[in-house]
Amino acid sequence: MCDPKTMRMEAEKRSLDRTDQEMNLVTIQDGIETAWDRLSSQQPQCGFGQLGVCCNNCAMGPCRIDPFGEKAKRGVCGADVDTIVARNLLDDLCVGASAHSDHGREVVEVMRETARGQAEGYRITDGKKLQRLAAEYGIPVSGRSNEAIAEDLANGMLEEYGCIKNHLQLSDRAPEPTRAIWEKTGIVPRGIDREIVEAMHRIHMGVDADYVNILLHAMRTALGDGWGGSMIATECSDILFGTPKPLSSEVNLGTLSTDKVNVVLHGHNPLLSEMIVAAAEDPGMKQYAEKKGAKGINLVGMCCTGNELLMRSGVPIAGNVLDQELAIATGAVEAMIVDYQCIYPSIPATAACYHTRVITTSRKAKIPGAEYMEFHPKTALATAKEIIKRAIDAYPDRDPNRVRIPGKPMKLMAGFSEEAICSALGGTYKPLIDAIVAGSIRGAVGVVGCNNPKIRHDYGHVTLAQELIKRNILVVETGCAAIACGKAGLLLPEAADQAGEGLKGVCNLLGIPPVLHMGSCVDNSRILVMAAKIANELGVGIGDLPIGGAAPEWYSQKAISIGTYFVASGVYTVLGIPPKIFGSQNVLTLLADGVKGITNSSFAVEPDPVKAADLLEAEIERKRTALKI
Ligand code: SF4
Ligand code: MSK
Repeated sequence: MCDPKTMRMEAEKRSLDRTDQEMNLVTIQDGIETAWDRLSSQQPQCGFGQLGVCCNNCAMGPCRIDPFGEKAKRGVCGADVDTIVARNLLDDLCVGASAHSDHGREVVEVMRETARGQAEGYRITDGKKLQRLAAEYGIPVSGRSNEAIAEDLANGMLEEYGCIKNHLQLSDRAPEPTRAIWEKTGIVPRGIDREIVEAMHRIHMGVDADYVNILLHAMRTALGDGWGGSMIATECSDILFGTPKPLSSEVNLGTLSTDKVNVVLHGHNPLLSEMIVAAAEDPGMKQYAEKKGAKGINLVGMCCTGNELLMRSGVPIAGNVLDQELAIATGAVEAMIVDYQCIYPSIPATAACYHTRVITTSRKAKIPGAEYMEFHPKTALATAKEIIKRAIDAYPDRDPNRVRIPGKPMKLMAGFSEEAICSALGGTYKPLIDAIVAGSIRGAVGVVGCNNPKIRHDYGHVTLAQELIKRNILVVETGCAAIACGKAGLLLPEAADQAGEGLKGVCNLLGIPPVLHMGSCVDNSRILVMAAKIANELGVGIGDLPIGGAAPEWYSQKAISIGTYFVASGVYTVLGIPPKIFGSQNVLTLLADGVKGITNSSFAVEPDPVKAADLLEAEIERKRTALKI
């Protein structure tokens, strides 16, 4: 590809955002390999894998079912295609649920160490939330210090992982009709780890062969994530670092600085990145940066660690998951600090083309070619300072002739925690419910999830959000979806001009955007809490509400877990990328249709975001009709 016009067309085909297009062009021109190139080199991808019909669970295999011919209809053990497809799906879901929940566990552990005075630099920031949570867990608060309460709460939450009482405390937040469905169906989550371990047991050869039974357990495992591990991650992060409130900031690759030390914080967990923010504020660090010739330190986020920092501290965010290589290719990044999840193993190779240091920090997530600096809560601040120092040390190696920072940042508004939304409405959901009943707002959709190079970068998120707001449907977002819409200007109050008249009126009245940024991937739990509170006010289940969910560009197993706990909680969910289940008609029918009879919700697959909006709108109208509104 050496013709400049062809290269530009390819760059524009890859990404929607102008700054991303510019950097795609640079990587194409300079021959810097990215996820788009690797996707291309993987073509054609395995058709059996895409259908979910191959099984590598035991040493009699690998086996694969021929979905079209008559010959191989069962694996060596006798598993049929329904069993294999359902088991594979549960396997993927477990990976996603584990990722969220293990992240949650680390936050609770740090909360406990903070309470015991053993975590350097951390403190209880939201005492009110701590007390509210303690009340839910039946922990006495009167006359006790925040630290004493936090230690008891942390112990209560850690117990949820193994859970000997067979009931997750936070699942009581779901409305009674929703919980009744879970009880009746036998999918009440009993313990966060327990459901995952049982799932692993079930997919062993010769255990669960009934696809319906396997998929019901998938729902139970996912509920343990949404109403358990993820919710714990969100709540404890709020207690430690503060519950987000609306704030302004900036987004896209233009947030990188030409004359400061750029540090990109990438991954998911706020534990380390919050300490990096604190360390970067140290005047000594700034002086050190100046000594090395820089004008200061510029911290920017990426992916969900970025979302955590953006939501609470307004730290600008450079981009979403497909931006990680593009950010390095600006030639302006001194260090990319990562914790875990969604970090391409290739980034040290990209960084090697520049002066960029990739620093891994978690024992769980080492990457060959990266520098490793182990992070411990006991020494968090000192480690954070050392990391910043390493970034500053890289600054003199920056080659100014290779720095290409594309365009200016886009402004955005973020920080819409559930509490912040409720407070923007005047402390109650009544105004929102009234607007929904009156029809000025038809309903709400949670647009969540990743980027996937199979879909033009950000196109699915942005187009779907634009289509929905046009139809007077409020959009709430998390994860890379929110970052995509931020880049497109949809997280600004002015974006209400693109909304239908009803939604526009409500947004203008409240001074809020029509697309609300609710946080990181684990913060999908905020969407569950908001739905539960609205359902409780109406005296119905979540499955009765005129709401929906969508993951237009998902790639991660975490998105499978999120989509499944949405559906199991009653939220109709449209996926833009087909999950690997199309090899089994029975599994497909159950998830797209059969499950409706249980939770009044289901999955749909629709890669075209305009058609996805049609599906979501139709579902919202179906629910409105049933509610007689
Ligand atoms: Fe093959 Fe059955 Fe083993 Fe899977 S579990 S690899 S289908 S023999
Ligand atoms: S970071 S899980 S790519 S949303 Fe949460 Fe983005 Fe998906 Fe990772």
